[in-house]
Amino acid sequence: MADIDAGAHRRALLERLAEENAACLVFSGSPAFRNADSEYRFRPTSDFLYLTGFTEPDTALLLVPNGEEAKSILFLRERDPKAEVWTGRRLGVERAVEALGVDDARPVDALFEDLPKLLAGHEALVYESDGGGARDRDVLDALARARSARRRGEASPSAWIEPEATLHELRLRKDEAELEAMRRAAALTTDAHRAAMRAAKPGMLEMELEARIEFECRSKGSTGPAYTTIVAGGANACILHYVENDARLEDGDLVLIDAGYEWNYHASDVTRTFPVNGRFSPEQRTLYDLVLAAQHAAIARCHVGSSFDDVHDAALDVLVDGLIEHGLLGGTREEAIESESYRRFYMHRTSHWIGLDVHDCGAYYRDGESRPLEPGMVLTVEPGLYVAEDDDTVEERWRGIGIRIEDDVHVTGGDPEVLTAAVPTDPDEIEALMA
Ligand SMILES: [Mn+2]
Repeated sequence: MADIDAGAHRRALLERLAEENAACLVFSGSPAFRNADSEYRFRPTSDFLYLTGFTEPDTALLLVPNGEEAKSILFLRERDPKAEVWTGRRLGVERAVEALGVDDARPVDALFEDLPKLLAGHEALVYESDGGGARDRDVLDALARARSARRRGEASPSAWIEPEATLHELRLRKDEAELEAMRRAAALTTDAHRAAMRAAKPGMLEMELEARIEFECRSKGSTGPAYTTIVAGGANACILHYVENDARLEDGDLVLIDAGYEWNYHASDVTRTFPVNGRFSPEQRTLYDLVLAAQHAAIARCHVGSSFDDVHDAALDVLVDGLIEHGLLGGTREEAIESESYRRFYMHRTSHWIGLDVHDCGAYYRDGESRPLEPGMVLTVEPGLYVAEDDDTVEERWRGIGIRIEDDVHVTGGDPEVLTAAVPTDPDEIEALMA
């Protein structure tokens, strides 16, 4: 069971659903197989965790604001002592109402049979498509049966709606309990990054640093990695999603670590880049200082009155000016941004929302405009520069350098709160920590 204030989340969502006369159906998901019959450790979908705090697979939550007896109904696996010996304990239908605070609990096998009747009186169903898979077909079939069985004058859902405008708007704005979980995730993760910085030395395998980070986080009770850890020495840092982590760290190279662990299923997402031998070379330091200046400019824009894209634009201006100054790009800032010539060195965006998911839900645009930042939103700020090993448009001394600096930033009513500030970004502080 996750420590999540699911009852408050359900009440807030039920209020929104009532305004739209909509029901909402959310699934936990099922275990995924790594190979043959070996399963990955199960983690429920974040929508389901947010609304239930329940961590068993093969479960669904139905919210029906117009329901006559129950507004929240959990469909879950029944107790089965023989199966539980193999795959773990089950809460079971009988104990679910008391344990989880839902209004009603039923066997999951009854879900699609019961659904048409329970949807009566609602005009829409909020449900996240599985992309035309088996679940979509079951839901469409239930909607069709709901329409044919409706009594005179009684509404039945004539549409299904993706959760973006309802559930995902709630998740986008974090309450104090969620922020506290994210601060703890940040604390675990930044402790681990500091340990990795201190441990790094030439000749080590990248995966030794990955293992160090996992040890630090899991031994403090983290629910797991928020994504697959990247430890990229030298030019491996120019591969954005490098996860092999099997190369040796070379004296004179930088190493980029992008690693974030969860606390109580809430994510953190941190990247640091530092010299394997503890000292930046002049070229590494030049590009590092540039990325750091871009990050500072972007974090300074994480306040009410900025839009999401303003944060990216602030970083981009600094990066482009520096690339021109050091001869990696030609022309003016305006020309480089207009032609996107900078994308050779900076090919990703600066930010994404973060919360229960590392790339959290929530719309980035509204009516075609980048949305304004509001208190309670949390976003990453992660500018980078990546000069390919074989880029013969730049002087040789820059080639094979990849740098990213990433922190998680909470937008408040005042100054931005950098949740992950406990691991240094200042190059002198990094060198001092590694000495
Ligand atoms: Mn990120």
